[in-house]
Amino acid sequence: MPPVINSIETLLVDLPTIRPHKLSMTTMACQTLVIVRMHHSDDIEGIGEGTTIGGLAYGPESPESIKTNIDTYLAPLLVGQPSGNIHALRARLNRHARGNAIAKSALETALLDAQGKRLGLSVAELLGGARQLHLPVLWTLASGDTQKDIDEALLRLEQRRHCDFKLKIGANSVDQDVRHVAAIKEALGDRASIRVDINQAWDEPTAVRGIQALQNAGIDLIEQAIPAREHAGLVRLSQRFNVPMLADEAVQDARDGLDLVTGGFSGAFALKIAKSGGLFGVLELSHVAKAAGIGLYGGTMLEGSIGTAASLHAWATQDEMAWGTEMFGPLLLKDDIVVEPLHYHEFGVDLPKGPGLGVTLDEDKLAHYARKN
Ligand code: MUC
Ligand code: MG
Repeated sequence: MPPVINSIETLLVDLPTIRPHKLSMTTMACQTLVIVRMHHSDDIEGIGEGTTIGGLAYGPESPESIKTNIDTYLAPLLVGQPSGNIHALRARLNRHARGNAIAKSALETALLDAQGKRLGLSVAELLGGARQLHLPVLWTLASGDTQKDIDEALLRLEQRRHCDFKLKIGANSVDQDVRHVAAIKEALGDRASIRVDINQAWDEPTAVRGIQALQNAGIDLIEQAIPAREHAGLVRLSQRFNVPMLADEAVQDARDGLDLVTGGFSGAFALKIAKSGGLFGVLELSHVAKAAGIGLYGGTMLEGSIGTAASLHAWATQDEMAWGTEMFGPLLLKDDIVVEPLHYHEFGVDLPKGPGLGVTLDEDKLAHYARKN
């Protein structure tokens, strides 16, 4: 008898951040992970994570909606189904439930983790094999204070933990933001690559003014300056400036990727398993990007160790990505819910060794941080 899915449990896990993390639309003091525990009839448990940023500040799914929609709509579509054919289960979810990419990503991760454990393979091996075992990892400077950000960057450089930095801007005036970014770039000089993420905060004329100044200051990459749905505007910005544009919220999946490249976009795509409904979806987007000569970047929704490990298994299947990754989520959190944390060193992180994701839940920590009602 092939194994079937017996039950799916979801937990909201609230973990404090090591410092306030200030983005254009919210400031985070805590991150909420939605953890999926999927039990199979062969006694294997697969784990997954679905995580967003700032409740509903980042996108249309909140931690609570992810949990409710899994419990009410998605889990019943999977329970009782054979465990092993993940493509068939993905098709079943997509046929009966629209959207909910983060919830679907959490479930797909748990299916892959279980299948890897069953077959004695890592998730990267299930996807065809790893091309990288140590991946570069950027750090986001978002304390909201220029001097604190400089001190933080100098420490990370000295620790050899990060040498690429992303600055979160867009909450203040353009002039104030440009002064902040230019001061950090000047303090770090050629020792670091400095990029900015505006998280959709500017309109196009503001973006033209801001990006010109950021380009003059020596910034390497401009992430999502204008609203996600303004694809034509993003194409115009990518054609206007030498500094490349990184599409993040604008490119959820392969369909968005195709729209952007056929519209004339050049630059880079931030891949996130949460945006594309899981690892298979995000790899579809990577294929579109590669065919179009668009650079890849391994993006995060500031997931904890489970979502980060899942993403790393997907990124590892790629040849070196042009813009590296930002898989630092676990480092922004004060504590972890896995037994052995991911290993960050030499400006990057090791791909966890399988089977499955290669991470194990710490039951005591999980019980401690899980939301009680
Ligand atoms: C985003 O939009 O890129 C990734 C890193 C970070 O600090 O925030 C996230 C979200
Ligand atoms: Mg972004």
